[in-house]
Amino acid sequence: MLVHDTITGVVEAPVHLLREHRVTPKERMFVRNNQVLPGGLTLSPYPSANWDLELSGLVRPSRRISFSDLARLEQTDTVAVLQCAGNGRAFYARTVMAKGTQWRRGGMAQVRWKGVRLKQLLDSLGMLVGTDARFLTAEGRDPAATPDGDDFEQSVPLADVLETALLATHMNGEPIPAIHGGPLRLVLPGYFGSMNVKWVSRLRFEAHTSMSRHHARRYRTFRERIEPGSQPVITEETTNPTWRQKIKSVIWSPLDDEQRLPGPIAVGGVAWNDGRTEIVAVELSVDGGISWRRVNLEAPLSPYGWYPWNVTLWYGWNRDINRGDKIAEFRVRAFDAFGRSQPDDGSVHWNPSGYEWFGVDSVTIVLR
Ligand SMILES: Nc1nc2c(c(=O)[nH]1)N[C@H]1C(S)=C(S)[C@@H](COP(=O)(O)O)O[C@H]1N2
Ligand SMILES: [Mo]
Repeated sequence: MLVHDTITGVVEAPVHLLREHRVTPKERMFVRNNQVLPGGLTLSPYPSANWDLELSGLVRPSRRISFSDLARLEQTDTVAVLQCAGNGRAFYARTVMAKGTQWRRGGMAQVRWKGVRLKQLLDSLGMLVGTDARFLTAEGRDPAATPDGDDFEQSVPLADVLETALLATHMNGEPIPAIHGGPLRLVLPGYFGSMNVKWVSRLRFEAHTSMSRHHARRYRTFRERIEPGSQPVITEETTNPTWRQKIKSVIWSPLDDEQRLPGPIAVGGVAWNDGRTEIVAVELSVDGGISWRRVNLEAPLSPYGWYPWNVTLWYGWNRDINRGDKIAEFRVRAFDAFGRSQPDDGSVHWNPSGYEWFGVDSVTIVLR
């Protein structure tokens, strides 16, 4: 694994480890902590005995539910892609390097979660949500990095997540490892990782979004395109929170800089979006984006999961890649049923923090 920060815990999975599994095992799953929860930097479970969840704000009655009571409610399984909003940030450096961890492709994982649906939780507790409650804000129990720092909390549109959000207690069939938010995590299928609050201790139902710096000042992209390298002021009107994941595809094989002898080349990877509609096509170009061919697409494990794709190319005289070339560049792009796709040059969405990279992916291999 690639360790970006040993103190808070920021770890990336290199592609050659990530691509070996359909569901990412915890040992190969990226980690992104903004600050440290004492006792939280381990793949072992976190004690759940004294954990409870508070539900407050525009709900009646507000109340607390213990971890053990939560575990007795009806459980649901969901497979979803968990991806840091900063995944792919390194590729913005083609124009101007963006601030933050230079994630390439490994700030993501496909995970199987189990827990109680938010709607199910509210219904079984007989709680009523006020009509003015437009946002759900989740608070993590991890303390702020500095004494005067803000707590980690994030807000999402309530109506959009009410049916899909999970108060998750299990990841890949075991109690959630402490480092991934155990014992209790808010899982929002289709949303960026940053919104999937770990060590969740309180859910607030409110008419407005969180004023915490992590929500109001960080984890945002600009609505209008901005000049790479510029730093416009972040306001609620000019920016959007990093909410739903953008449609994206990546090449997992071959790897960058790999050397190839004449013969078949197995090309493959995954594509996904926010789960609102299907991925309908993935296309590959071997001529720098002039012509594109469709590749084979496999069904995902869930609408919020990865769609594996693959194609076999031939490298030889007068084949897909011609003998005599020195290098080959492969590019990939995905399309979904809403007609959404990826920009040829992902840098058109440049932003100072380098969030939400979803440009056409490319790798360059060396031909022998
Ligand atoms: N409480 C809390 N939740 C958090 C964070 C955090 O620092 N504190 N980091 C967020 C970010 S930015 C990401 S990308 C994901 C990472 O999840 P993982 O470490 O399980 O891979 O957790 C999110 N939830
Ligand atoms: Mo993140």
